Amino acid sequence: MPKDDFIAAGSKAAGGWGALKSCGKQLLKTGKPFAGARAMLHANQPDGFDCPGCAWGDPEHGSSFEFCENGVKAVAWEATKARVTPDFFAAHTVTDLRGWTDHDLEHQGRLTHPMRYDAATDRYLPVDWDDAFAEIGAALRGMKPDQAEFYTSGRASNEAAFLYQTFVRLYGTNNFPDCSNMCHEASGVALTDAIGIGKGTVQLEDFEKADAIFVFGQNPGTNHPRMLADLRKAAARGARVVVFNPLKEKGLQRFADPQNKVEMLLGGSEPTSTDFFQPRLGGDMAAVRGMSKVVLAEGTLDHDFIARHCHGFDDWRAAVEATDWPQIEDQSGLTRAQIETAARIYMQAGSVIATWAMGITQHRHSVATIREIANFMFLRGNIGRPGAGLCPVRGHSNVQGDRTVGINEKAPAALIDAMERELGVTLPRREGHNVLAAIGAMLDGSARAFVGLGGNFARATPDSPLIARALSGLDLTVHVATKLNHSHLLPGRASFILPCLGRTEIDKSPTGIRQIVTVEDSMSMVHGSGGINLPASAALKSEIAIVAGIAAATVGSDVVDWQAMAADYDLIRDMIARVLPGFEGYNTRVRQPRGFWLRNPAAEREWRTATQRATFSADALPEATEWQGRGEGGFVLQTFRSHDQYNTTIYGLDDRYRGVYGERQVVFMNPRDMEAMGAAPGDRMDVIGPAEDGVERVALGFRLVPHDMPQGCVAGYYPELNVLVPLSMFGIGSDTPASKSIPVAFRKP
Ligand SMILES: Nc1nc2c(c(=O)[nH]1)N[C@H]1C(S)=C(S)[C@@H](COP(=O)(O)OP(=O)(O)OC[C@H]3O[C@@H](n4cnc5c(=O)[nH]c(N)nc54)[C@H](O)[C@@H]3O)O[C@H]1N2
Ligand SMILES: Nc1nc2c(c(=O)[nH]1)N[C@H]1C(S)=C(S)[C@@H](COP(=O)(O)OP(=O)(O)OC[C@H]3O[C@@H](n4cnc5c(=O)[nH]c(N)nc54)[C@H](O)[C@@H]3O)O[C@H]1N2
Ligand SMILES: [Mo]
Repeated sequence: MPKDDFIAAGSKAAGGWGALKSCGKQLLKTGKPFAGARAMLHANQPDGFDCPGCAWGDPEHGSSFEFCENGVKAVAWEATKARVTPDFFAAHTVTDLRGWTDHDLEHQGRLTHPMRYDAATDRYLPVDWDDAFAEIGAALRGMKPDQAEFYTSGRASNEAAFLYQTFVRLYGTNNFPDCSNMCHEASGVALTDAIGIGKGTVQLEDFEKADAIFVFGQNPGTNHPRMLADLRKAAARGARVVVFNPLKEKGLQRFADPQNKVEMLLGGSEPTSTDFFQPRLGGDMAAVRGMSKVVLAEGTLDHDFIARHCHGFDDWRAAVEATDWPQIEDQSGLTRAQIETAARIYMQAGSVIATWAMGITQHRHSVATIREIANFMFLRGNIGRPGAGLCPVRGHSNVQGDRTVGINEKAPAALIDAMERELGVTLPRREGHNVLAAIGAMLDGSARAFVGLGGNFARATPDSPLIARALSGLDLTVHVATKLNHSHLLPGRASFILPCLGRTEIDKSPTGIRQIVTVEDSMSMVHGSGGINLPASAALKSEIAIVAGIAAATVGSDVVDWQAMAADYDLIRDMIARVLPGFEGYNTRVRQPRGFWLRNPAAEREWRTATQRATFSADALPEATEWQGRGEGGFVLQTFRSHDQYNTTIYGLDDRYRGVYGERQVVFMNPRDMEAMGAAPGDRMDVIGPAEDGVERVALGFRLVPHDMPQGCVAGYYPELNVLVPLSMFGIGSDTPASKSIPVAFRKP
C-alpha cells in the first residue's frame, strides 16, 4: 500500500453534496435517522433548540432550515441511541478505559446513570443522586472554598451557569476556570480595554451592509459553517472579503450551499472570499500594523471620529511610524506590496467588519494583536455604525452567555454588588483562579477539588500528562457530562460522573411543564432553547437540577431555594433580570421569536473604558515571533481542528476539506520544507516540543501531509498534539495557552 494513501485531493468547495452526504451518514450513525432529521428541522428555530455546534448568529428571517453539516454532527452525536450504562462500567476498569482513544470513548454513547468511583475494584459503580449530592456537599464543606476549582465549558445555558456562579460564590470562592480562558480570553481582555466591553459590536445584518470584511485566523468552513453563507452573499453583492490565514482553507475559497437547490443540481459553488493572504503564524499584528502604516501615509482618516471618540491616537501613530518595513515583512511573512493591496481595499471601503477567532487568540501576543485590529478599525471610524465593527467569532455555543451571567474569576464589582443586594449576604471579592491558575494550584497541592460543568479539562489543557497527574491527585473530582471522556478517567480520592440532559432533549419540570433555557450568540442575541427529543435515560437530570442538588447539599437552602429554582427556570431568569443590566423583562422577551439583543454600549459609540473613549494602544510589535525565534531545523506548530471533530470530541477520522482520510496523526507542512528534510508525503516523523524546563515533550509517529502554507509553519490536530503545548507558553495578559505557536522540531523515528 502506498504510504500516502490517506491523502487525497480535498473537496473543490466547502459544503455541497459532500456536506449533504456527510449529514446523511451522521444521521444514520445515530441509529435513529428519522428522529435525527426531525430534530434538525428544529435547530436554531424559534420553537426549537439552539444548535450546540457553534455561536454564529441566527438570521432574522430564518430559512426553512438553519443548520449545517457540522451542526448535524453535533446533534447526531447527542441523539445517538448508544448508551454507557452501569453494565458498561462493570465490564471495564478505569485503567483499561484510559487506554482507549477519545473517539472510542465518546462513541460508546450517552451516559445514563450517576456513577461513583470505587478504588477497590477500579470501577465506576452506580450511586443514587441524593447520595452523590450529599457526599459531594460533605467533601466540599470539609475544605476551604479556595481549595476547590469550578470549571465551566461553554455549552452550559445561561440558567445553569448563573445558578452555578451563585452557588460557588455563596460557597465562598471565585475560582472559575473556564473554557474561554483557552479560547477568546484575549478578545475579552483586549476589547474591554479598547472599547469598554469584551464582546463584538456587530449584528448579523451588518454582514449584509459591509463593503469589506476582513477575516483573520479562523476556519468557518469547519467551525462556523453558517458564516460561509454570509461571506458568500457579501462577495456576491460585490463586497470584498479579505482573508488572512496561513492555510488556504477550502471554506474560505468557495462554498456550495446545500440549501440552494439549483446549485446542488448543477454542481456549482461561489467564492467566499475575494482576496487571500497567507501570513506566518503569529504574524498578524505586523500585517495589521503594516496596513495601518499605509492608511496613515496615503488614506483618508475619519478625523471626526478620532477627535470626538478616541484616546491615544498620537502615541499609536508614532509607534506605527517607528515600525519599519523589514520587521513588518519578516514577522508577517507578507510583502509590502501585498500589505499595500490589503490596505487599499480597506481605504476604499465605506464600512468594514473585522472578524477573528483562534488563529488570533491563541498566541503569545494575541492581546496586542487584537488591540492592533481595533486601532486599525478606529482609523476610519469602523465601529458603531451600520456595516462596520469588530466581530470575535465565539467558540462554544454559549461561551459568551456564560461570561455575561457571571462565570468570571475576576469577580466584577458591579456583579458582586448586585448579587449581594439580591441575596442579602457578603460574597468573596478576591480574584479567583482561571485555567492556568487552577492548574498551578492542582500541581502545587493547594487545590483539593475539581468540579466540571461539562467539558474535558484534562484533554483540552496543555501538557496533558501533567494535568492527568494533577487531577488524579485531588480529593474530589465531579464531572457533569453527557458522554464519557478522558477527564472522567482520572478519578481523585472521591469521584463522580453525573450525567445530564443534552440541549436537544425535552426537559420537564416536576409538575410536567416543558422548560426552556437561554443562550447568547456571538452577536449578543439572547434566545430560548427547548429540546424536542426524549431524554437518553430516565435517570438523567438537567444541568440546572444537578447544580441545584450540589448547592443544596453544600451551602443549604436558606439563602436560595435551589429546588424551587430547578423546578421553574423562570425563577432563575427573574433573578438574572434583577441582578444583571440588560435582562429586564427576560422571561417575556426571551419568548419572542429570535429573542432579544443584549445592548452593547460600544456598538452605539458609548465607551466604558478607563478613558471614556475608544482607546488606541501603542504596543510595539513583539521583538520576535516564535517563527522569527526558531532555531536551526526549527518550525512553529499550530494545533487546530479537523472537519470531523468538536474540540476534544472526535466524530470521525476524516478532514475532507484538507484532503485527509482515516488518519489524525498528521502534520501539515509546506512541500518544500518536506523536501529539505529529505522526507516524502506520508512519512512518519516524531515531533519534538519545547523542553527548556526539563520536561520532555514528544508526539510519536505523525505522518507528513503537504499543504499550501508558509515555510517554517506546520499544523496538526488538537487534542492529540496537546502533549507538545507547554503550560509555560501563554498569552501575555490573557493567560491563554499559545497553542497556535509552539516551537517544534522533527526527527525520524
Ligand atoms: N465543527 C466544529 N465547530 C466548532 C468547533 C469544533 O471543534 N468543531 N469548536 C468551537 C470552538 S470552542 C471554537 S473556539 C471555534 C474555533 O474556530 P477556529 O478559530 O476556526 O478554530 P481552529 O480549528 O483552531 O482554526 C484556526 C484557524 O486559524 C488559522 N490560524 C492559525 N494561526 C494563525 C495565525 O497566526 N494567523 C492567522 N491569520 N491565522 C491563523 C488556522 O490556519 C485555522 O484556519 O469553533 C467552534 N465551532
Ligand atoms: N492545543 C489546543 N488546545 C485547545 C484548543 C486548541 O485550538 N488547541 N482550543 C481550546 C478551546 S478554543 C476550547 S473552547 C477548549 C474546549 O475545552 P472543553 O470545553 O473543556 O472541551 P470539549 O471538548 O468541548 O468538551 C467535550 C465534553 O463535553 C461534554 N458535553 C458535551 N455536551 C454537553 C452538555 O450539553 N452538557 C454537559 N454538562 N457536558 C457536555 C461531553 O462529556 C464531552 O466529552 O479547548 C482548548 N484547547
Ligand atoms: Mo473555544
